[in-house]
Amino acid sequence: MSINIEVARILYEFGELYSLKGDGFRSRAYLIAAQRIESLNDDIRAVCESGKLEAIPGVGKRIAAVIEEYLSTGDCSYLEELRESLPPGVRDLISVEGIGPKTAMRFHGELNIGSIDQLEEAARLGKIQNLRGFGIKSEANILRAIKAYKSIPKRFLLGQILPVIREIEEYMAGFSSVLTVEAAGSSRRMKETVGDLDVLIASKNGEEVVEHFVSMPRVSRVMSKGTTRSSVIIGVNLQVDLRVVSPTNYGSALQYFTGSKDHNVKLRTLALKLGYKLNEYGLFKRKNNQQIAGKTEKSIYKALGFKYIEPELREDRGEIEAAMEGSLPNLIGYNEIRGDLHVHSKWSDGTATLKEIAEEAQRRGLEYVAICDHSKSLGIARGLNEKRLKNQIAKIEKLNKYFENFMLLKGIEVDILADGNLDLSNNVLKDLDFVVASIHSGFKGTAKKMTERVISAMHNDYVSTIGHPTGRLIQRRQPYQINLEEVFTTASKQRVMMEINALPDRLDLNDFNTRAAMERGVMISIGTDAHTPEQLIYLALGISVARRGWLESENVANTHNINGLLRRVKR
Ligand code: DGT
Ligand code: CA
Ligand code: CA
Ligand code: ZN
Repeated sequence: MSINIEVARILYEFGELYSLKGDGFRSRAYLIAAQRIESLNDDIRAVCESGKLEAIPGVGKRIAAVIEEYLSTGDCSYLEELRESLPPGVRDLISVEGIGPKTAMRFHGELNIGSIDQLEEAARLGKIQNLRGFGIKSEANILRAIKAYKSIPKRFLLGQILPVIREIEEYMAGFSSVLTVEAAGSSRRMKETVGDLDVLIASKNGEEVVEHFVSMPRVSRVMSKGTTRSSVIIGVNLQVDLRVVSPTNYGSALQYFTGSKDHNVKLRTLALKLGYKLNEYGLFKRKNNQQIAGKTEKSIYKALGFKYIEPELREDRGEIEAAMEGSLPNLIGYNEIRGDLHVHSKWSDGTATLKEIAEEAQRRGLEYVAICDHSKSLGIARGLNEKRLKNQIAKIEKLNKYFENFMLLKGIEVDILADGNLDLSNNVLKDLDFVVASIHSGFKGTAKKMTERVISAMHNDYVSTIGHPTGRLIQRRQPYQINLEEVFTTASKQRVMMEINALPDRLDLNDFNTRAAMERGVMISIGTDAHTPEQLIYLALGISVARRGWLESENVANTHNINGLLRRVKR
């Protein structure tokens, strides 16, 4: 796309948005300017550089300023503002293929439609075909377009995204003009799902970096490209925003683009009160604009009088207040987990033998793994009955003789049955080191029923932890109804742990509930629920949830060595 067309597109969008706002005068002005620039023979960049933008018929001061900003930054702040100023629902309508701003506004004006769901309902009820200019066919087209729109997942699982980030970081770090590269935004905060990636680079040569970025192998579409910014689509629909900044304000840009927005707003307000101004370019004294921090993120928090606030905490959930009081948690570190407390083997629905699991775990530097296969009521998973479990126990004991500084723990993921009883008898549970008790059926029960089931399981003397305590699957299945407050109270009393299940689509408990459990004095266990040895890598995801839940290493059972762990398991 030539730069002229790119600029024209921006102006067309202005025109459309102004018409959406009912400002016909501005709308026409932008549309005319857009047409002129689209058919201009000279390169718009050259025209701009020679200061002759306003000589183009239809381009006034305001439009010239828009063009200048876009050419120099690849971005358009007026356009962002304008987009923001419209009712959000109406703007969403435009994301449905075939619906332009005018149509969206008509839907809003004539049928009071303010969201895609409302549009879908109106089309289902046959209300669209009665509008002037529409018919049965266009109504059906709208329904089809909505279906297509809805089938695109809007957010990505963190676990899916982390390898992509590593790929991008490696690719960009290999380029000579790149001094530092890091993904900021929600992925740096390790949020369980990620909307888009925000890659930040320190370099003195933005243009070269942007060129290298847009030529990344997996880029399928370049949405915008400036001298210091660019947005591309990777694969089908993962947007990656790039910003190139100078090394002198890399820290402040990293701080700004890491977010969260709420964290930043609060931090900025606080800086103002202290006589500073904080933005993506640095921390400045207000009276003379002198920069006092910004090269590193740490320098900013330090200059404000805080200890460093880890990205995982930056959600405005009390971390700024805690930093002011000096009561920030000493977060559990990514290298502090010594073992995995929930792994499946070939004995049930896993792919690997006990030996293969042990080998992979040792390669990863773990000191122990609890083998927790399914129990008999999960027939499809080839769950173990008492007899097979006894055989597995014997096998594990035999294998353990050969390991050095490593141990397989004898465990099970035992089903919590509908009546709250466990799927296996105490007669065999008593011989195990670690018992995960989980719900895998009857998800539709009432909160009372589900809570009773779990609480009843926690009263069994051999249950060590409750597996994936809410049963949710991210973006696929809601948690079952359960009163976690009651569960945590009982857990604390009964000395039963709560699991952070580290599979990318589970992360269950989530960050919020993990924190609530910890505050009630509940010990947390982290388990990957790995069904293949490769999935042991998800331990880090479990730790990220623990960190987002404000946990310190002492709150997590598997930060302890094998003896320490076994001491903490209820017996
Ligand atoms: P996402 O992409 O939906 O998973 O979430 P984020 O947090 O990555 O959000 P994104 O990509 O829109 O923006 C990245 C960061 O940039 C965000 O965490 C904070 C910063 N940021 C973006 N827009 C604003 C804004 O309007 N005000 C402030 N203070 N910060 C913003
Ligand atoms: Ca983002
Ligand atoms: Ca973004
Ligand atoms: Zn399970």
